[in-house]
Formats: sequence, C-alpha cells, structure tokens
Amino acid sequence: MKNVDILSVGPFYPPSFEPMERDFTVHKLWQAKDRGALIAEVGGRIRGIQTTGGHGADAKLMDALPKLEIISCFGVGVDAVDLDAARQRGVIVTNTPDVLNECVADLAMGLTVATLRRISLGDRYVRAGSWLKGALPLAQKVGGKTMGILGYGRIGKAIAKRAEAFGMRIVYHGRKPQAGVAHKYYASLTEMARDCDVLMVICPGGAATYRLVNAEVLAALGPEGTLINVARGSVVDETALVKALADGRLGAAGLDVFESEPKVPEALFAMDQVVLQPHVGSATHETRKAMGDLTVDNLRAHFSGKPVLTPVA
Ligand code: 8YV
Repeated sequence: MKNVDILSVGPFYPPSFEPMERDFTVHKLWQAKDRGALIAEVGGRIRGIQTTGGHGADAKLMDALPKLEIISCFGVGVDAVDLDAARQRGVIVTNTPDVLNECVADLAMGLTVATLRRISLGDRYVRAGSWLKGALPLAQKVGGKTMGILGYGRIGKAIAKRAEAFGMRIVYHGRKPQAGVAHKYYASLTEMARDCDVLMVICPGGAATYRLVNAEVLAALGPEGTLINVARGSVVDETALVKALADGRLGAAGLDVFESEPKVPEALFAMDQVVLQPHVGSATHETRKAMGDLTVDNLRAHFSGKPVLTPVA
C-alpha cells in the first residue's frame, strides 16, 4: 500500500504511527513549516486523512484533496470532523469506539472519587506541610450518592458499572429512554440535575450538545452538587460554570476537558473544590495503542478493498 498517500493531520501513539508509515506514504501536516505549501504539493495525490479527535478535518481541507476517500480519526469523538462535508463528498469517516471505554470510565470514576474526597487537595495539603498545623476539613462520602449520567452510551454504561460498585445510584438523561435499562430516565436534564449529587457528562460534543449544561442546569445541581466532565468542553457553558463555582452556587467540579483546551480558565486554578486534568481520559499506553492500531487498521481495510472496521454512522 506504499502507493497510497495519506495526510497525517495530527500525531498519535508512536508505536502505532510507525507501522502506518511503513505501510503507506505518509505526509505529516503537523511537521510542515508551511502547511499550505505541503497541501499544494501533495494534495492532488492524497487518498486518506489520518486525524485525531482534537485536530479533526474541515471542509476546506477536504476541498484541497480531490482524491480523498477516507478520514480515519484517532479518537471516538468526531465533533471536530465536518461529517456533513465528508458525506457530501462521499468520504468515509472512521473513529475508535469501544477500545477506550474502560480507560475513560476509570478516569471518570477517579475524578468522581477525587473530587468528592478532595484527593488532590489532600495531596497539596501534605506537600505544603499544612498537616502539621491541623487536619484537612472533612469531605463527602461517595457511596449512597446519586450519579446522573448525561449520555448513557457505551462509555456511560462503563462508568455506571464502576459507580454502582462504589454504592452509587444511577439515573440518566439522553435524547430518549433506552430499552432494557433499569435505571430511571429523565426527559429533562435540569430535573435530573436537581435530583442527583453528581452530574457526569459523557455525551458526544458538537452542535447538538453545545452548552447543554448551562447556568440553569448548574443551578439545579446546586451548592451540594458536583459536575464531572470527561466528554467535551463545549457541552458545558464554561463561563457559567466558573461563575457558579466562584459564587458557591455549584459545589465542586472534576474536569478533564475544556472549551479552548489546552487553555483553562485561570479562575479555576485557585479553587480547592475543583480537580483539573489535561484531557487524559484515554491516555494510557494500552488504550492509546489499541486506538492507534484501530486507526491504521481502518486505513488498511479500506485500501485493501475491504469494509472499514468502525465507520461513523
Ligand atoms: C483523545 C478523545 O484524547 O476519543 C476521544 O474522543 O477525546 C480522546 O480519546 C483524542 O481523540 C485525541 O485527540
């Protein structure tokens, strides 16, 4: 498949990236000093894009690649890929579902426990020598709390399994109730937020969920409530979130994703009730390898004339 030219828009796990470079002729846009010049030079030959959830692919890029057949995305979230533009051009889009469920769910549960039990604060407390002056103020118990899951898909279900093992009660909100699910369904996100202690955000990003968690939802979650976001920063109104935390109208937050990451609102840095992570839900060697291999296997399947493994519906 060395005669197939692939445009790599963003890098991914090197042990999976290197085999892609062996199998295909890969042009690295992320290394190009002059991106326009690289596209002008090789654009006419490119048959596949490899991108990442963060880098995506827009219509302008697709227009510059007249022979484009497939966009293989490293990541399950494809909100940064213009799916309509791909569909209009007959371009297949693939992503990396399932292989990251466990790791993202682990981080989601870790953030839940870390936020309720103030683990990061406790760590800072010991390091600063504050323990010598007195005990850390008490935290909140995890067991017995209700977790409301926004986006009860594959990762949401993996989170629910973990939360139940910690003794939490699960309820969920999505576009519609799911058949065969025993947990209580809420048609209204605000009503669910009012009834739960922890609001877990794990729905896809994009226009349909843009700022779904707004000031009203945060107010319903309330001063004793905790928001955990392991989905996309765009799902939460970040300005409203920072304000609600600062005013004490929202209790606490555990955040792995942000609206303009890697830029994080600086007001959050000084807040002890907040646990911050640099978008690391899937960031383990094992999962990044599985995601990387699947990204390349989709390209291999397509260019050997086989159906891709994980097309985006
Ligand atoms: C990745 C993600 O960090 O899968 C996703 O949607 O957000 C993460 O697993 C991201 O895709 C890498 O750019």
